Amino acid sequence: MRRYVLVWFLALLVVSAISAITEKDFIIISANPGHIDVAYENDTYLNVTVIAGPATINSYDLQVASTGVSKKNDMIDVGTEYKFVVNVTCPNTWQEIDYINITAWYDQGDENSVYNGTAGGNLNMFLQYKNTTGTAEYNMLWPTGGEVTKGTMTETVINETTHVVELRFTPQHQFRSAPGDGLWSNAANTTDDLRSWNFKIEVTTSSGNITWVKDEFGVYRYCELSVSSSVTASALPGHRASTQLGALTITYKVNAPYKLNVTTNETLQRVGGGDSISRDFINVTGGDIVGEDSLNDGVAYIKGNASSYHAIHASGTQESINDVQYHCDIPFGTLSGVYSSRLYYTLSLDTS
Ligand SMILES: [Ca+2]
Ligand SMILES: [Ca+2]
Ligand SMILES: [Ca+2]
Repeated sequence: MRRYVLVWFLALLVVSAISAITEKDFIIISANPGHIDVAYENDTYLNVTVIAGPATINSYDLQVASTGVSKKNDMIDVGTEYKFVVNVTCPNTWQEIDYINITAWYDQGDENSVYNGTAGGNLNMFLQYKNTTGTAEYNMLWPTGGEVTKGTMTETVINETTHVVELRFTPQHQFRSAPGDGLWSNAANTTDDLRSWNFKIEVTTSSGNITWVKDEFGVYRYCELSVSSSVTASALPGHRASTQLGALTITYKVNAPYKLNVTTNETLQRVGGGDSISRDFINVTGGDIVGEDSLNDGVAYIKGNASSYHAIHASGTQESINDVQYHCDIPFGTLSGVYSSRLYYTLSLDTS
């Protein structure tokens, strides 16, 4: 019985202690107060939580850097500067914006394709506006081999929550051509034109919210070719005259599958006249040629062949070949002297 009394006593102590904690203090003015006309309670709060909201991409575009002409769902040229223009609002404050990541990639005819930097610098690009340190910066994370040249950034403050960011870049001359599927669709925030460059603009806030849009653009084909020098060779009749290995360098730029071939006139004419050598006696080696390719059919393919194109170059800004040689098997009975014919090199792209 005494134990029960002790338990009850302890329980009462606990209850009164809790009520002393939870009840707010009040003062009894007097034991018999009469009118009480005003009462106060100032110890509770209204708490409003401002949620860190996701950014809104108000607008986006790809434009010619110098003119502002839109090239979204349109073709761009290599060797010309363009800019992504992104108008973003962060509902809290601009300082919440950590990154605006712009990735772009050649879609290979597949709208399910994604950015993949390992596929090569002429096939993927990653531009980034970074705002994590208090000072915004513009970085090009890919490519790294000069296939795209980074330009400058412009950031226009509209107000404390909205900025317009412009990131400039110049695709170099082997940046993958992308003809599109024949008719550009302008549907916003959609990738629906096959064989284009798809791009994604993704805005990340410091609270971890991500907002993104996607769209696309095309790239015109481009090729350029130069050969370093004329070449010479000499031999006796009945012998082979070969130009020196490394005597000429063929330099070119291509952004589509391609062929490179060479031909010459049907005969090499003797300077001063009196004789000629048929191109049937001329063979070409080097480049992709396996063994020798005779000019007796009027053409030698240094890259690609009659029925197929050489693949594009996933990386690099230009190509060069320095192992091409010409071999003339001089027939017996050929007059001594110099025989000359112009060489005609043709670099052609796959236009399909
Ligand atoms: Ca489209
Ligand atoms: Ca596409
Ligand atoms: Ca041939």
